Amino acid sequence: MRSGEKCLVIGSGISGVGSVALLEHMGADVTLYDSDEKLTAEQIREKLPAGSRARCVAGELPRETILETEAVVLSPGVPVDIPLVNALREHGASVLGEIELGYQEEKGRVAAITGTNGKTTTTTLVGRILEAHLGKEKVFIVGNIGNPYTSECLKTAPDTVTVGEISSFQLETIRDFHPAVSAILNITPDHLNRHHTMEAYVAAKENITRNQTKDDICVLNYENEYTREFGKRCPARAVYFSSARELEEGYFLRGETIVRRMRGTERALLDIRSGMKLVGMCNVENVMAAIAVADGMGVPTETSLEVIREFRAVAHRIEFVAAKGGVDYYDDSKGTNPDAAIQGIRAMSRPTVLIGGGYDKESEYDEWIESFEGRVKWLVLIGQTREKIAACARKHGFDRIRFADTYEECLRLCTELAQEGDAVLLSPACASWGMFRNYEERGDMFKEYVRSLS
Ligand code: UMA
Repeated sequence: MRSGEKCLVIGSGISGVGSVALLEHMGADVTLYDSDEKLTAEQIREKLPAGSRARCVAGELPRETILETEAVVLSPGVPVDIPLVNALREHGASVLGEIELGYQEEKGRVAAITGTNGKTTTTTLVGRILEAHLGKEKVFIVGNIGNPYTSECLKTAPDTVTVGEISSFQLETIRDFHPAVSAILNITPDHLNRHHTMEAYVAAKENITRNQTKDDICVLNYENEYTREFGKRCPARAVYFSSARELEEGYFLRGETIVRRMRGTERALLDIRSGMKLVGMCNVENVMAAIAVADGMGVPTETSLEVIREFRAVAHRIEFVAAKGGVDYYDDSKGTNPDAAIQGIRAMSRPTVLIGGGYDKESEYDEWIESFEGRVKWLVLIGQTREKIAACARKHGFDRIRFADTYEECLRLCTELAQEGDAVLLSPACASWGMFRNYEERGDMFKEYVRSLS
């Protein structure tokens, strides 16, 4: 970024605030804009650190700002094809995303993880492994996990490592971003309202390897049709993992043991019952991917295995909250798409009262409903998608459905419906947007409610 360059940051969430601070550090002339008409310029300014000289604009962006803008930084939540972004592009502004901006200041090595599901667990695990190897101060865990890259990148050095959880939204707007090791954990339909087609969504995910070469590594899931195929044309060296078959080369499950087979040498790495605290096959895959990424980053295998042995579930991912009145409560607020929610329901061993519904990402719910397989006792629906989910459930012969108008009503209803020996699972198969700030807030409110029960 040139000193004095006129930069526009769109979105005043955490990515926008991080971007403004970094751009000002680079000497740019910055405007922070948010299209939310409920916000005022003063409210946007309050989000910025004291001393920021950025102009703040809410609602509509003046035409002269569009004309004078030389570079635009998009927050992940800003679609790349809205009229405003198109207009800026037409007037010659370069468009980049927050991750790309952060990468411009990266001085160390990068490991980047994407995928429809499992990103947060795998990224956290890889981050902890690298911290154990290099020391906490030499590792930065950034991205979709909730920590903007732009807030950390100035602290990087040649001997540090950045571990990024990178969403498809963020991958649409990279240019030079170049991880030494990348991973695409799986790809199943999600965010189709934003990407419009499955092809575009897959292309965004594959973009994580865009600047990689055969000197780099891309870790891929052999049991996902998209990632398996991608390995054949991936610009990086593809390293596969599989939870369903033995691979000639890669990481795989043999019985209950994770095995690594590389260049003809085989090593049994860990027993999934005694060697890890995480549960569920999705987590076996996450663990295999994490070991593969850590191996690619040069971490001794023993260090990885020690961290995995002690690592517990990340918050809001099939997280046990409490047992109240003989009912087990689980927070899987991170089940924000049908595929993630299928993992949630499969992890239940008791009759389950399931909370579903939320923001409409134009997902299909058939496979999720089919995965109920007698486990779901009641489905309590909230949010924008509740009618669509109810119609889909009835089509599959499931009609034990209740609607709730508010989240409070929904939680009360679940407690009434659940009997001793049951489970209540918040795993909505939908994003939280519209009713909550994010999935964390939705999960935290659930946990608070559960803990308040006598
Ligand atoms: N906005 C505009 N114009 C638009 C759209 C949004 O001005 O056209 C404004 C909104 O009014 C709002 C701001 O942009 O004020 C929000 O920006 P944002 O949605 O990019 O949110 P951030 O707070 O910057 O958080 C983003 C990610 N959010 C999204 O991708 C939607 C966070 O991922 C991420 O943790 C954070 O950057 C740091 O990298 C969250 C997420 O839901 C967890 N991700 C999706 C997911 O996991 O499914 C992809």
